[in-house]
Amino acid sequence: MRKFSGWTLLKEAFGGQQGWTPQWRRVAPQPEYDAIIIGGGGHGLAAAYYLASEHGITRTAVLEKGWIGGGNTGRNTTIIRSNYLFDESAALYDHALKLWEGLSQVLNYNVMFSPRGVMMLAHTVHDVQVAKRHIHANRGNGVDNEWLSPEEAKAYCPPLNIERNIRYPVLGAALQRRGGTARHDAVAWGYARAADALGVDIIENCEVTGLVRDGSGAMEAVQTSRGLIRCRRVGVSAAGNTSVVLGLAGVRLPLESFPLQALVSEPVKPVVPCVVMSGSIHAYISQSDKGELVIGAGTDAYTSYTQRGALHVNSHTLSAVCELFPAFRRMRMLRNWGGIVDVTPDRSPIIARTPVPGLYVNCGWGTGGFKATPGSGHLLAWTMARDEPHPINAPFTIERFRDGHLIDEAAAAAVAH
Ligand code: FAD
Ligand code: PYC
Repeated sequence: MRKFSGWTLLKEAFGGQQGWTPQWRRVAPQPEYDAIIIGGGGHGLAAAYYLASEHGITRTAVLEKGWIGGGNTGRNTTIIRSNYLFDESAALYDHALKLWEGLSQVLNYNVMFSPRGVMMLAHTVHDVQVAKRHIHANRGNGVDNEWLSPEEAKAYCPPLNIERNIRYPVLGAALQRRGGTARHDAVAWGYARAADALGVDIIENCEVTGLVRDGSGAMEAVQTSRGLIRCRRVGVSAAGNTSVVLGLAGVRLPLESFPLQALVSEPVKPVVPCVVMSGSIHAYISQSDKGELVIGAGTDAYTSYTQRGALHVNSHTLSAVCELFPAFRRMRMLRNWGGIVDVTPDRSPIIARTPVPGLYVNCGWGTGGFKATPGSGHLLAWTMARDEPHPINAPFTIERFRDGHLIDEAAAAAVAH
């Protein structure tokens, strides 16, 4: 990469003459990139890909402090669905789901999207009412969702225990058949490869440590662990760390960061044909193509930036899983891990401009941003390219926490947080 500073341009203009003393005018240093994305997770890489592919902004760099996909993208339980309650959310998450449906073809990379159905269990009369409200709202928005009796739920997922005398009896379930899973790290690699092919620079081991603003307050450059990089359009997609990164520009957001964890079992033959979730008991389960049961737990009760959670949270989840799936009681768990999720007061994300001209943010996906990866990248790219939101992300502003236009999706979040 060729680096231009003001002085090198002047020197070049004078043929690099010896003894020449610059004295009349300094040429403004040129930005090295037209766009920078901070954070090489699925969201950041997708944004870079769409900046290049849909907006022709190929002089783009993704700066990642570790390795691409090493954050929540490579740590989540890969559940994809769009059965959220409010119109704004249905539009947002179904936009993403539609992109998932063609993603392997678009990227020419198998992201292993598997629409095997997501079943959300109801254990109380209140759960049943909430699930049915979601089903009606989803259908009104053209999003598929249907109610299953306990027997129908068991037919869809045979190992499920529908005995009525257990601690969390299954009173029915909401099923979104178009929902499912994908291979999480393949999503990061697929977007990275496609973006790279369009000219995007992906720079790993490059932590952003400062956001530099010009005299008018607009973005001018980012300071990194590998030096200063000039760019006047910067998107932050640094899940879990957003408040730290935006704090570098003096922007405060209503975000809290929590550890969220998951675990996998030893691999077994195919036994769980779909995704099963229970928000009431903080448990969700599916089976990976390798055969491991993929099990997710709730968030820790305390804010933290550590990428691991408290053991008792897993124990609580596993005891509930054993009750719902007695056949899994003797299985061994192979490993557990955690990620940091950043959570907004209404459990909906922010994809928006910030008060700093040239600085944009995509954050607040909490426990549920994997499903949004293609959609969020697409919308962040749009917002950065045009300096205005796409109609789909227009409601997901920072200002809504001041003006009260909240989009409260706590009940759809599926993992209490
Ligand atoms: P990340 O993949 O975390 O990427 C952000 C990147 O920013 C990181 O790689 C990080 O290193 C980098 N970064 C941070 N600070 C800096 C800096 N200063 N400079 C440079 N780089 C920086 N969602 C679902 O939809 N379905 C699920 O089933 C699901 N399960 C989950 C289970 C667990 C255990 C966890 C932790 C999360 C789960 N999620 C789920 C949430 C989902 O993983 C996230 O919302 C989503 O992956 C966020 O993607 P991202 O690209 O924004 O973040
Ligand atoms: O948002 O569907 C979800 C989810 C499942 C597990 C964690 N998040």
